[in-house]
Amino acid sequence: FPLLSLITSGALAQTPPMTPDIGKAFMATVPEADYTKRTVMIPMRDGVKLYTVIVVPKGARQAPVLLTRTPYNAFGRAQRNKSPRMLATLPHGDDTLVHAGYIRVFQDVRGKHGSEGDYVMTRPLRGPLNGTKTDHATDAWDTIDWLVKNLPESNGKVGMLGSSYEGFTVLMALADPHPALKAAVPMSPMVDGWRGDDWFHNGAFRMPSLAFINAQTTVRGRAEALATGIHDDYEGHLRAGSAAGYARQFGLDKLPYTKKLFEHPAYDSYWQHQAVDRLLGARPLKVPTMTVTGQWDQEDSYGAFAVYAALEPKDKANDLNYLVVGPWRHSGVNYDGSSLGALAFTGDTALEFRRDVMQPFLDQHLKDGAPKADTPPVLSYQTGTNRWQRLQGWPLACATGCPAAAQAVYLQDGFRLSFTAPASGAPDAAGFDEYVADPAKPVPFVPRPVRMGDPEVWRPWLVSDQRFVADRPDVLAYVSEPLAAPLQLSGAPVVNLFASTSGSDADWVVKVIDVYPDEVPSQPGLGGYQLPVAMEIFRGRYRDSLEHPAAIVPGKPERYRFALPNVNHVIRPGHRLMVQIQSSWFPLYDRNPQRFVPNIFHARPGDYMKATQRIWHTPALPSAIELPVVPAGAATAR
Ligand code: PG9
Repeated sequence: FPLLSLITSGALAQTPPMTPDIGKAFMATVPEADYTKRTVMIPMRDGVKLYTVIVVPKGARQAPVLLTRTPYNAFGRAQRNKSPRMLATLPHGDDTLVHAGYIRVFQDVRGKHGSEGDYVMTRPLRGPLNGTKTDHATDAWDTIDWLVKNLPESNGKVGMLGSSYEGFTVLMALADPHPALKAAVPMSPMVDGWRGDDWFHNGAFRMPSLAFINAQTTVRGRAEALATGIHDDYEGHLRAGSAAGYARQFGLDKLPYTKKLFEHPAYDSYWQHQAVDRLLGARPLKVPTMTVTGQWDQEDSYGAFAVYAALEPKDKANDLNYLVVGPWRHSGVNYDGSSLGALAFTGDTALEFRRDVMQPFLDQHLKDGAPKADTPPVLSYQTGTNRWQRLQGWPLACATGCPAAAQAVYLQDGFRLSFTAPASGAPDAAGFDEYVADPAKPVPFVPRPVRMGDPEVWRPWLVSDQRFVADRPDVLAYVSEPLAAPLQLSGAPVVNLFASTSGSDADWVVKVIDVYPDEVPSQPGLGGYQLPVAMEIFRGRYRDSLEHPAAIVPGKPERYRFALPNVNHVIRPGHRLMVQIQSSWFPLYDRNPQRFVPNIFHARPGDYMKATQRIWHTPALPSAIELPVVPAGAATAR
C-alpha cells in the first residue's frame, strides 16, 4: 500500500513549495480586546461633522469620559500601537486613565484629517477676528453635548486634557463650558503666540514655525516634510536671508497662515485678541482647571504661567485654579520624566504626577462618589534639590505682591556678578563691556550642525551646556564667586538691561546659568557644566511698546526690561551663578538686521549690518537681573 506509507510518512501533509503565499482573504486572529473602538462623525451646530474616535473599556458602566481635541490626527492619537490592550493602544501618558477605567475620546478639529469644515490655525474665538458662529468653544460644547447623550456607558461627566495645541483647545473650551465639562487639564498650552509661545518670543520670530505651517496647512492630513537639501539648518537659514526669503524658497509664502504672520510682526490687535489668558481672564472661571507645564518647555514656555496668573484672581476659594510644573520639556508630562538631557531626577517624575496628583484630581471631579483629592494649589518640582513642593500659590518671589521680594544681581566690572549695585568704579573703568554682533555670523542656539527637526536635539536643548558659546567674542559672560549657601529661585527672573548699540535695532538674549563645580563626583560628566536655568530673547524695537516698534537711537543707552521663563531651581553651594548676553540665537530665531526696517520678515540683504553692543554697569545705568530669590528658611510648603 504505497499511499498508506505516504500518509504515514507525513509527505502528504506538506505544503507544496509553489503554493501562492498570498491567497484567500486572511485576517490574523485578534486575541480578545479589553476595549472597543467606535468612530463617529459628530455634528456641530452649523452642520459640519467632526471625526471622533471613542475608546470604551470593555464592560464600562457609569464611566467618565476624557476628551482631547486635536489637529494631529485623532485616528493616530488613539492608536499608538495596534494592540488588544487599551493601555498599549492609547498614548503613553494615558496610562493612569486606562487603569482608572475612563472612556477616552479623540476628535479631529474642524478642517483637519477626518473632520469636515475649514481649518484655521489656532482658530480665534468668536469676536473681532472671527465673525462666524463657531469656534473651539462651540465645537467643544457641541461635542460634549453629543457625548453625554450618546454614550450609554458614560456617567455624563466629561473632562478635557491635552498638550500644546491640544492644550490650547482645552483652554478654548473653558471660554463657554458645557455644564457636563467637570475638569480641565491643559498641558504646555499654546496661549499667546507672540509674547512667548510658538510663533514669536517678545517679537523675535521662531523659524521652525515655517516648517510647522507647511506640515499643518498644505493639506488636510499631514504634509510631506520640506525637502531642504541641506544638513545644517544654520547654513540653510543663513543662506536664505530673512524669514520671508526662507519661506519663498519652498513656496510657503503663498500659504495663508504665513501671510498672516508676516502681516503681523508686532503685538497688534490680531495677537492681543487671541491671547487666551486675556480671553479667559475676562470670563468667569467655572471648571476646576489644572494647568501643567515643564520648567524647560522649548515651545510654549509662556502660556501656562500666564493662564494660571489670569485665572488666579477668580479663584477666591483656592479650589478651581491649579498649577503643576515638572522638570520637563514641552509635553514631557506625557512621557518618561526620569531625566532631561544630562539631568537625572529622582524617578519618573511625570508618572509620579499623573498617578499621584492628576488622576485623583480627575477622579474627584469625574467619578461618581470618588473621594476629594488632596490637590495642592501649586505643585512644583524644585530642581537642584530634586524634590516635589506643595505650594499655596505661584510665584514665591517677584517685584511686589509675592511672599518674597525679588533681589537684583548686578553686572559688574571684570565680568563679575554681585548682589550690591555698582559703585562708582575705578577712574579708568569704562562702565560698560562691548561686543560686535555680526548678522553674518550669528550665535547658534545649539552646536552645529543644527538639526532643528531632530527630536534628540530639539527636546532637551533648553538644558544644553552653554560652554559651547561662552567663549565667543560676541557673547558676554558674567559670573559670581562660588556660592557659600544655596540660592533658591522660584519665579520669573526679570532682566533690567541698560544697553546701547551702534545700530538702530538689536536683539538681546539673556541667560541665567547654574555653573556646576569643576568636579561633580556623582556624575563626572557634569563637571563645569553651564546649565541654563532660564533664557529668553527680546527684540529691542519693542522696548517701549510691544505694539508700536521704534528705532533705537544709535549709541544711546536704553533700558530693556523683560521676563525670563519661570524657574524653580536651587543653585547649590559651590556652584556659581552666571549671566550670558548675546544678540542672536540662530536659526531658532530670525536675525535682527540691526538696522531698523519696517518689517524684519522682509529685510533685504543690504539691511543686515554689524553692530557694536555695549552693556552698561554704572551707578546710573545698573544692568541687573531681578532674581526671584526665596530667602533661606522661608516657609514654602503647605
Ligand atoms: N507647540 C506646537 C504648537 C501649538 C500651537 C500652535 C503651533 C504649534 C504643538 O506642540 O502642538
